[in-house]
Amino acid sequence: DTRGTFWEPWQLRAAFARALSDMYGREVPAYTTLLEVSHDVNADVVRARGADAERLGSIDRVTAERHGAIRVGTPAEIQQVARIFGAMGMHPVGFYDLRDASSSSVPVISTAFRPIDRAELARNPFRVFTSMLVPSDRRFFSADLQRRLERFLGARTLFGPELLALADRAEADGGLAGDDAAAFLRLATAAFELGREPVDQAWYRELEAVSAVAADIGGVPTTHINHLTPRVLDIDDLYARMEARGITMIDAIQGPPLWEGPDVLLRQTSFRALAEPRTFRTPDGQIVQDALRVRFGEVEARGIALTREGRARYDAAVVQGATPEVWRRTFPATEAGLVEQGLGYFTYETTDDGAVAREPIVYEDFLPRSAAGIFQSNLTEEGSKDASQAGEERDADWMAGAVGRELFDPFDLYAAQVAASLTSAAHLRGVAPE
Ligand code: OOG
Ligand code: NI
Repeated sequence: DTRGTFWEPWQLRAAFARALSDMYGREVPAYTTLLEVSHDVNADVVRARGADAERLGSIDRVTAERHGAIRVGTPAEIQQVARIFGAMGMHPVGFYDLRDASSSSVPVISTAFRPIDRAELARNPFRVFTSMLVPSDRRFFSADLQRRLERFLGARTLFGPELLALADRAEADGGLAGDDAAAFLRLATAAFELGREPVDQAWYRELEAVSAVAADIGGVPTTHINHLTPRVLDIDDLYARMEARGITMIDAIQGPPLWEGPDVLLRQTSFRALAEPRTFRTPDGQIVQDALRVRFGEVEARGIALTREGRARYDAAVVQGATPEVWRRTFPATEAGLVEQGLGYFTYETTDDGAVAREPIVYEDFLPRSAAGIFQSNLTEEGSKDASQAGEERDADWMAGAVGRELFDPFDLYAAQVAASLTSAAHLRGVAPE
């Protein structure tokens, strides 16, 4: 019985991630299969590689680790999302513009809510990739459609007043008492369940003709978790095991290739969006059943965080094709090489015998190209886009204004972690930091 206890933000975050996972498993049974296979893969990797398997996070952290993806329509909605995640110690980090990421593009801009302190990440690293529609982008929406979209979005309520009041209290007080924590978790989880009310068919289909993502966001009166992604230690093995179970995966693993050198950034793959039954209201008022393919099952493997220099190399390499040959030309084959060339982030810890041990920092963020690929590979409708129109300017400052909070830069966060470790290692050894 936890009613009497006070829940700190990280405890709310861990409990929310669990509740969301249980809910999503009920809604999308293939997700449960994905979790089972992920557990098996991780257990095998730990058995085979021992301590080395935990270099980028303890097995407890990795087993509990998830990222979610949600999509909202307006600045007012993303501000409310920020209050709910703020209660759980999750802050907006990074800016992603998916409108012109390579050939695949979707009419959204995004950030990720996640813990930013090292200790908080170690307790529970739950993160949520959060996208917001850009109805004013003329490449996708006419002035008339923009007006109707904004009217529809402005009239809906995604998060009720009780949930938001509890979120604000948690943030102000640094947590919630037992009963309030239970109510907060229940309401927050319910806010991301798939809506059951009938969908206006004509409106949904009109938006879908422009972009399936626009329809998923602006065609329905509620929001929902789009996917919930577990982390695996061997994504190639996972891919093979899922296919062996008869689950069709997208064509490729996105991100860096499998090669003999250090894993960097993020590799992701997913099973195709499944047809889920939804209720529609037709133009003549009839209620009919149909199916929508929107939600999918993604899985990821995480590697070492790259510096700006390392990231620039990554971006250049991806253009040439993420093959082992390209990787061997682009990246050093060892962690020491990444350090020497200033490509990766590492911390420095003083060990019991007074030596200094170097540890890689795991990448906690996302890759817009891979994100757009995941979006796109799961869409059945191509959508239509008028490339002759100019896109609306959006950047990190604009996003910070929309969210109404400081937007953290991922590179700054990693660099601060390195600096803090150097200071404490130097302090322990009684020497000045470099
Ligand atoms: C988000 C896609 C981005 C990832 O892992 O890169 C993402 C979405 O489909 O809403 O989740
Ligand atoms: Ni994802």
